[in-house]
Amino acid sequence: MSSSRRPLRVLHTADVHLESDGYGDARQQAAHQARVRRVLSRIVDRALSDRADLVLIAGDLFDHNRVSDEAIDFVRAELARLRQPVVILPGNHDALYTNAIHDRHDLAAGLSHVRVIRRLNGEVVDFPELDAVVWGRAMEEHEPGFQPLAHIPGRDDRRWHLAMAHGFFYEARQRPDRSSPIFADEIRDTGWDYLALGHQHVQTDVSQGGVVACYAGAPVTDWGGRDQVGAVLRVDLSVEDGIRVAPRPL
Ligand SMILES: [Mn+2]
Repeated sequence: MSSSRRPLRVLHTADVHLESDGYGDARQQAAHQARVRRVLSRIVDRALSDRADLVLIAGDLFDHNRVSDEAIDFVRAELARLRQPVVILPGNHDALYTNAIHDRHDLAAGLSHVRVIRRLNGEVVDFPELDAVVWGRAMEEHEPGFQPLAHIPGRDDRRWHLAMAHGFFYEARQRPDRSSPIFADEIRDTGWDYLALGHQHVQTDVSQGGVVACYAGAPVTDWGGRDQVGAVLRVDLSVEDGIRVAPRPL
């Protein structure tokens, strides 16, 4: 490995599920939606206070595709508080099909530091100022045939290689009965530095071989009608100390 790569600090979140409307009566739902918005603000605060170089949102930022323009304006205003790059991957709740949320709205419009992954066969976003690249594959259909890590390219040793994927983790190869499968051997075979995963709402380390891979967990979880505020992951990458992942409270 080249020793020229600068240390990199990443903030990783996923499954924010803004504007979720499956909670109790109208009053409970409004309270829940307000809480999730406050938590998004705290994620932005955390990225600023922890001086993250890069923010990764690994799917399901939005709970559904009927999100109001006002909610989009709120998200854009929060993202505008950041100066560091933000990469957003569509998930199964905000998948990238025609007339869905990321088709009707461009979160990156006017926000030059925000990037939404849109290529259905995957794309690399290069951050030369960070010695880093981010890869992701946009989801159009959440189905067993969609493999979020398919087509991930090889790597080089000059830059940190970070990937994003939203799907269901399988320990062993099998014919998947769940949609958007992510297999353990696929994670290992990427050889990449860090995989920022989303979809499983409990924070989980699924690292394989030398590849560090984590589900960030949902920052707000509904436990029997009561919201519980969780955490985000802070990932520090350095040639000297390796890759360290730490949950950061919100
Ligand atoms: Mn999901």
